[in-house]
Amino acid sequence: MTKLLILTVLVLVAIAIWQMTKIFELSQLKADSSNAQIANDSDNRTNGYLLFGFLIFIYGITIFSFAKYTKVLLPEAASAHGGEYDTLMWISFAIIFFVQTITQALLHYFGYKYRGEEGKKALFYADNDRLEFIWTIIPVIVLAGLIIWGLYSWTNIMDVNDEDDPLIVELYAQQFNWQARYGGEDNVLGDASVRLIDIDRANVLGLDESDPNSSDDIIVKELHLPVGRKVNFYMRSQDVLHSAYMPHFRAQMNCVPGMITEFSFTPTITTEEMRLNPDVVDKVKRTNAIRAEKAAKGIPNTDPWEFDYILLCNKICGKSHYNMQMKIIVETEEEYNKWIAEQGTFGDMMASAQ
Ligand SMILES: [Cu+2]
Repeated sequence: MTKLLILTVLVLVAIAIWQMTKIFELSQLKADSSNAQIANDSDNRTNGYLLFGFLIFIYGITIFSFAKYTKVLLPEAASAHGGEYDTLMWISFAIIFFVQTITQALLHYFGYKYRGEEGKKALFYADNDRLEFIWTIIPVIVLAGLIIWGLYSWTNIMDVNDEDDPLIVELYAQQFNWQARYGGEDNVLGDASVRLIDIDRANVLGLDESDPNSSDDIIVKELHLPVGRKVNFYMRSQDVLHSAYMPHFRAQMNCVPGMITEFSFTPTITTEEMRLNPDVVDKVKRTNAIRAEKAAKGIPNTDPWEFDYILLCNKICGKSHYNMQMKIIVETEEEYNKWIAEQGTFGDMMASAQ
C-alpha cells in the first residue's frame, strides 16, 4: 500500500513538472517575437550532419555485431539437407545486407543533400513510369527467386518416404520431457494412443499391447542415431503443443496432441567428429572459461561442458519448458547396433510389470 502511495505521489510530481515546463515554454514564446519555431539553414545543416552520424552508427553496429556475434551461430550442419538450408539462409542474408547497405546510404545522403534551405523550393515531380517499373520489377524478380528456391528446398526436405530403408523413430513429447521409441527388430512402430497410457504398469507412451508390432519397440531417454542412415521421425505430444528442435541438424517440427507429425533427415557427422570441429572446439573453450570463472566463485552446476547434439523443445509449453531436452548421439553403425542391443524392449518391460 505504501509503495502504491509513493508511486502515485511520484507520478503526480512528474505531471506537475511537465505542466510547469509547458507554461514556461509558452511564456518564452510570447517574449521572443522572432520565429524560433521555424528551422533555419543552420538547424537544417545540423540535422543533415546528424543523419550522417546515424548512418555511421548503423553501419558501425552492423560490423560490430558481425565481428562479435558470428561465433555464437550454429556450427556446420550435421545432416544431409542442412547444407542446402544454410546456403538458402546465407544467400538471403547477403541480399538483405547488400540492399540495406546501399539504400540506407542513399536515404541518408539525399536527406542531407535536399535539406531545407532559405528560398529553396521543392520540385514538383508527379511520377515516372519507367522508374516505378524498375524499382518494382527488381524486388519482384529477387523475391520470386528466393520464394521459389525456398519452396523447392522445403518440398525436398519435407519429403518423408520409406526409400533407402530409413530408421523409424518416434519422438514423444510431454510436459516436460522427451522420450524416443524405436521400431525394434521389425523397424515398425506399434500402435499407440494416449488413451492406452497405464502409469501403474509403466506403459507411459500408451502402446497398444495387442499390436504385435509393439512388443519389440524400444523406449529410451537418449536418442542414438547411426551416421549416414536416413531417420524418419514421427512426433506425438501427450498434452500441449511442443516442437522438436534439433538445431545442429537444421530440423524442427511441431508436436501436436491428437496427431502424428513427421520429419526426416540423414545425420552425416558423428558426435565424436563434431567435437573436433574448430567452431565447436572454440565454443566449448569459451563456455568452459565462463564455467571455470563461476566455479571459482562457488556457483553450483559449473562442471566443464562437453559438446553433444541436442533435441530441444521450441514451443513455450509451460514453466519447465526451458529444461525440456534430450541428448542425441550420432555414432557409427557398429556402435549404434551395440547400444540398441543393450536396450530392453517394451514386451520385456510389460512382462516384468505383470
Ligand atoms: Cu515442450
